[in-house]
Amino acid sequence: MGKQDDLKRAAAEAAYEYVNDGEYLGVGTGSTVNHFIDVLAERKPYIPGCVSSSKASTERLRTAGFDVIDLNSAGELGVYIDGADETNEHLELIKGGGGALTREKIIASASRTFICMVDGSKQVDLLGRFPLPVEVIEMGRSSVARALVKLGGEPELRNGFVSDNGNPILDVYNLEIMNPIELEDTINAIPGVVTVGLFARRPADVLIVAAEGGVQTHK
Ligand code: ABF
Repeated sequence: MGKQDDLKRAAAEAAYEYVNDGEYLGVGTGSTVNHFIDVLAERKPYIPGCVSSSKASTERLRTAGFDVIDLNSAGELGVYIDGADETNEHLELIKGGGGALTREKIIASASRTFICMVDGSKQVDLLGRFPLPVEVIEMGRSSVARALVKLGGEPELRNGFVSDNGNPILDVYNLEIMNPIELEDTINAIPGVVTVGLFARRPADVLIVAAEGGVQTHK
């Protein structure tokens, strides 16, 4: 495994400590989550059902021998484990690089504790160097893009990509996000926006960062 991959695995192993035997578990999407699913497969906790944020994670969980259930059947969850593309010091996140932001945000909102695990490369002072994903309704795509330009962004259609919900995603470049909560609310209010990949209204509850010097936990 490469260095960054080792760090993602270390973050995933630290996140495993938050798994409660016998409880439903929310599982996100991405390469760090894939390491987490590997850890689940190795440690074999008793999980009555997982709620997954993507078809990709669902497939990996089922292959690892875990039942995947619908959030509507699970009700409120205890723990949700997921990665992120960027995080600031307030545990506010940019997510959605993997295209699963809508289901990730729904499951995070339905979970008591959101554990976010990242390697050190994701930590930034100011969110926005990573292009901000915005899932939109197709017929409103250009209208939403014009509104995002007025906010100072440079929206680009994520070519050849359709989310698990059947929607396109705009990746918005050139944003310097001084007030993540305010921008999240502003973009959420644009007609045609399904989900914006800012997790600031509901940030992570616990951030696990694996870097060269070791693994740190922030709350
Ligand atoms: C997921 O984690 C996505 O929101 C995000 O794109 C992804 C990126 O993380 P990784 O580096 O682990 O693939 O939650």
